[in-house]
Amino acid sequence: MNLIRVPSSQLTRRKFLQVSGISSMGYLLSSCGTPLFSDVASNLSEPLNEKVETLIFNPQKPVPEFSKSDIKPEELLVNSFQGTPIIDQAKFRLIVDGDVNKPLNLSMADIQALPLTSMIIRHVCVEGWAAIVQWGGIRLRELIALAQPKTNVKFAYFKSADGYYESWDIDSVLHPQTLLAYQKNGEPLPSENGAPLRLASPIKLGYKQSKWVTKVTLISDLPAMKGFWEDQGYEWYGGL
Ligand SMILES: Nc1nc2c(c(=O)[nH]1)N[C@H]1C(S)=C(S)[C@@H](COP(=O)(O)O)O[C@H]1N2
Ligand SMILES: [Mo]
Repeated sequence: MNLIRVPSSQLTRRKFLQVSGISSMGYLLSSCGTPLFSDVASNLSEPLNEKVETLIFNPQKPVPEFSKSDIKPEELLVNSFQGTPIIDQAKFRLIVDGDVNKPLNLSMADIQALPLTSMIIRHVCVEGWAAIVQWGGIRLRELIALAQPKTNVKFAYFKSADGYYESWDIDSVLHPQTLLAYQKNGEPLPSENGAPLRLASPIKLGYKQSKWVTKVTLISDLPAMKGFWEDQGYEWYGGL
């Protein structure tokens, strides 16, 4: 494992393929090293979606981050439409499915074996508050690359354990600072903030950032139900 140490944001597609030896999947495999993924590299018959591939190999520009001293832990208010669902983290599975060649079904141990990314960003709720928070977790783009999205994927649909649901455009999903977070301010993510896994991204408003995510489905068309708050009139894109 850990065959290469070059930050993926500095890798061009050519270099990426060179160092990985096999393919993009080879890189991802070498960086996680879990036996779970060991058969993925041998199954590369279908090419990646060209748009998705471009986004994976040429990451969008990162949003500037804050420093540790900017974090004010008490400013992040808990905002849940119907309380905190009870989740047994030991039994928890994250599903990645839809238009993918390799659907994933992962435990928290599988997820925590993937590279940890940490960022300090501002969370903005449209109800009139904001907070600077440090989130730690996995980049959604690395997870999605493992699932091998098919040609035609344009959106991701997120289901949560409390019945919340959301959909995002694929560019925002594959942004290098869009994480599935399992840490807040350097500590394990508290239940009320979405443990074991929540979305965290500096490019979307608070209501786009689903807590208690259980399923990520890659799709080519948006369903009628686009998001919990969007279906009550909030704007769908929800960009910052
Ligand atoms: N599953 C789920 N995710 C959710 C919500 C929710 O009610 N359920 N509320 C959203 C809103 S409006 C905001 S501002 C943030 C709040 O995150 P926090 O409670 O960790 O501060 O979660 C978002 N994600
Ligand atoms: Mo919010």
